[in-house]
Amino acid sequence: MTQYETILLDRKGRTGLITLNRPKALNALNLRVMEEVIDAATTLDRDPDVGCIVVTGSERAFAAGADIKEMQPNDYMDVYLADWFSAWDRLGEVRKPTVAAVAGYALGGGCELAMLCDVLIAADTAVFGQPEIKLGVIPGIGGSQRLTRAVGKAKAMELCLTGRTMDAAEAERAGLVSRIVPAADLLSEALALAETIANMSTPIAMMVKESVNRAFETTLAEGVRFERRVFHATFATADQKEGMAAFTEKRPPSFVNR
Ligand code: CO8
Repeated sequence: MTQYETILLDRKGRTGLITLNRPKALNALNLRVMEEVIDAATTLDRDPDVGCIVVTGSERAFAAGADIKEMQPNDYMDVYLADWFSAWDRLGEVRKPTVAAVAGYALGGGCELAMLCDVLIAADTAVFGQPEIKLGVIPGIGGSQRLTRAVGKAKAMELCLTGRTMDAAEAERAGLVSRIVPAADLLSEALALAETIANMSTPIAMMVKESVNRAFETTLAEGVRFERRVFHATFATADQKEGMAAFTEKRPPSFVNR
């Protein structure tokens, strides 16, 4: 797939930029958006000249959720047999670091898409929530799990049970977003952050991502053991030799991504 209808794909330095682009539907995530985001993310993940991926939306909406009009006519067998939304898991399997840059609405599937990314930065206009209950459904792209891990049980329960939204300040206090920036600066800040990550050794950044993510999948003892094995493995890389040589020689490192 090279011709996208619902997203824009761009490259800035070593950063891949995916912009959701269904303005009339506030970037509602229909199946086409899902396929295109995953296709673009997979392409960028395989590109040796890309070290980090940014996913963003518009000023008004990161994404206002799964496409309610597309979902409405379906019955249980339709969504069960098509295994609706399971393909989004592939975004979580991208090996390079991903940054969600969120302005405006990040509701339902939009909040879940942001949470599928590794770092979440928010404009001061961002609004997060899981309002599915108001539609007679529940989160379907991991919201009940990832929001709970991000903000804890009490707040996740309240948000999912009432559909109440939270603003950027509450989301930052709760630990959902790493920082808030003025809306006008969101993209430049996200790209600067991504470029910082992309200019580290990419294989080492991938190992960091894998290790941090392991914290959500295993016990502390297993996670620490996993981290130590990966730490040992970094000593097999050219970039560990370069990084430590550069430090002792008091010069910036020149990583070769090997
Ligand atoms: N789906 C489809 N279209 C949407 C969506 C959406 N999620 N959100 C907005 N739109 C459309 C509107 O219908 C409208 O289109 P039109 O002009 O043709 O009527 C256009 O975008 C602009 O929206 P509004 O006029 O409503 O704009 P407002 O500024 O008045 O309101 C809101 C903005 C508050 C964001 C409002 O649009 C809204 O509440 N949207 C829906 C939010 C929502 O409920 N999201 C959750 C959806 S469910 C989900 O994501 C996960 C479901 C998991 C199910 C699992 C099944 C397997």
